[in-house]
Amino acid sequence: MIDLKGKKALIFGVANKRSIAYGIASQLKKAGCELAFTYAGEALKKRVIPISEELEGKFCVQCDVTKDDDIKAVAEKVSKEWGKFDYLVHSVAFAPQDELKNKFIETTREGFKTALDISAYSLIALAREFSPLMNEGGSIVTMTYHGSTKVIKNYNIMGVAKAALECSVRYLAVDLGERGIRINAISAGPIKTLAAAGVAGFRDILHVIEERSPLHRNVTIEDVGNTAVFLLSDAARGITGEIVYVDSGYNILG
Ligand code: 0WD
Repeated sequence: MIDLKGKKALIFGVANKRSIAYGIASQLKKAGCELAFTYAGEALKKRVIPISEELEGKFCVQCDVTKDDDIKAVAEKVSKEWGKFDYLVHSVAFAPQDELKNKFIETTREGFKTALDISAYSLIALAREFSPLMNEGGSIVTMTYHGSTKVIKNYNIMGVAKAALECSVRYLAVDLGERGIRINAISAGPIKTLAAAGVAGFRDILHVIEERSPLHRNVTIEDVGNTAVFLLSDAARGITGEIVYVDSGYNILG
């Protein structure tokens, strides 16, 4: 069992108890890590505050990752409450619903901008703002999906956003490595969450994993949470810039 007592983690991307970020936060808590949370906007406040209370979060504040002022305000809160901290979890993505059911060729300029801003640029913005507040040995984990490299029906612009996210992980690994901070992405198999519900035909994707993946089962937010604990901890101190698949082995198939 990995022991994270005395460590502090800032979590972005909890929407409800099905969120992958909730799975990660729960496993971090089990390992003894202290947590703090952000939520995207007023609408999510009433869901995320009880989750923060359940997991004894140090604080829980709003942060729309498209707003630099919000990000700065969270950094000030972190400085005030914690001084320095250790781990950052980026589990945030969004694309307008129409973009996830129309043909990819119909992708709008606005849809492209929104998806790339929230789902990819936000990682760069958070890494820049928060890495100076992170202790040496600190670590960042973000969430990606196999649609970044393979064409998956209806994933469309999110596939492009995830490709940008994965590439950003590699470039950020170089800049952050100079300060002893690591960054990695977990490429999760499909999990029924709010974000996933936006992808048309998502249920079919779940069935394919059960039928074809080497492990013949879909992964859970606990599976992803356990891998995040490993990647964030010193047990993974030699790993940075990587995309680690937690997908029952589906990606290895031809
Ligand atoms: O099958 C899946 N569920 C997979 C998800 C497979 C592989 C990867 N992922 C990724 C997603 O692309 C995302 O990056 O995991 C991450 C977490 O997604 P999730 O847990 O599946 O979905 P959800 O519980 O909806 O959390 C995503 C959250 C948002 O939820 P809503 O439902 O409100 O759109 O991202 C956050 C928000 O909490 N978010 C934002 N946070 C700050 N500022 C913003 C924003 N502007 N927009 C969305």
